[in-house]
Amino acid sequence: MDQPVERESGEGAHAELPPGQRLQRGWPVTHYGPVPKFRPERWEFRVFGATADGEKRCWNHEEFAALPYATVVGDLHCVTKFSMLGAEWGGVPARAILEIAPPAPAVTHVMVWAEYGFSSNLRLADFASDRAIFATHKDGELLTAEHGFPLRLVVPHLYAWKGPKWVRGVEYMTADRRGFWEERGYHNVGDPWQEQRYSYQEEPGDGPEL
Ligand SMILES: Nc1nc2c(c(=O)[nH]1)N[C@H]1C(S)=C(S)[C@@H](COP(=O)(O)O)O[C@H]1N2
Ligand SMILES: [Mo]
Repeated sequence: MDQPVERESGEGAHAELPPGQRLQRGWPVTHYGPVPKFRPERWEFRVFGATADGEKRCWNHEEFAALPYATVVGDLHCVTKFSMLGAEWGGVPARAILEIAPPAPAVTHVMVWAEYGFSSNLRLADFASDRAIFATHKDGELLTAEHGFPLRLVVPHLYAWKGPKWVRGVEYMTADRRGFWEERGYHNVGDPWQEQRYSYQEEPGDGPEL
């Protein structure tokens, strides 16, 4: 892994780095468990739970690839304190999924599901952010397997564990529930600008009881 470097000082420097974060040269690979093998014939993306019409939606890989493509510029802030700034992510905006497969009015949170049962919960408002994107590309290039190919979620305004790699679906929820890391000591909301790293920092209302 590259050594983290401090952002050079100068005009506007540090302004983009959340507290306690260092700029990372290169793009390290960080995740729990093995890298899943992509099998296009078995891959599907599912939207389920409290959908507006009560129906599940399912796309195979070809269908998902035909959804509207957009790009957003967004940072990656790992809770282990390295950050990558200003990457261009290409893929399907989370908002597009919300439009195509709308949630029921009572939905307050989503659980984003990935291979091997990895999950992360998000407030609906965070998921609906205009920079939350199901990315297939970074800086114009297809994601590599280690970085989440064929699909990962990127939510630039939250810590990066809130963006599952190898994502396979979204569950609409009418109450909050903790995902994989949120059950294992990490903050339920995960706002890097407020340094919401660990669950012991949670205030009443930040998440369901542990
Ligand atoms: N499926 C899955 N996605 C995951 C993780 C994981 O363990 N499993 N780790 C998260 C964490 S903690 C970070 S920092 C980013 C790292 O993404 P990168 O390896 O592309 O840098 O992926 C996130 N997505
Ligand atoms: Mo991370």
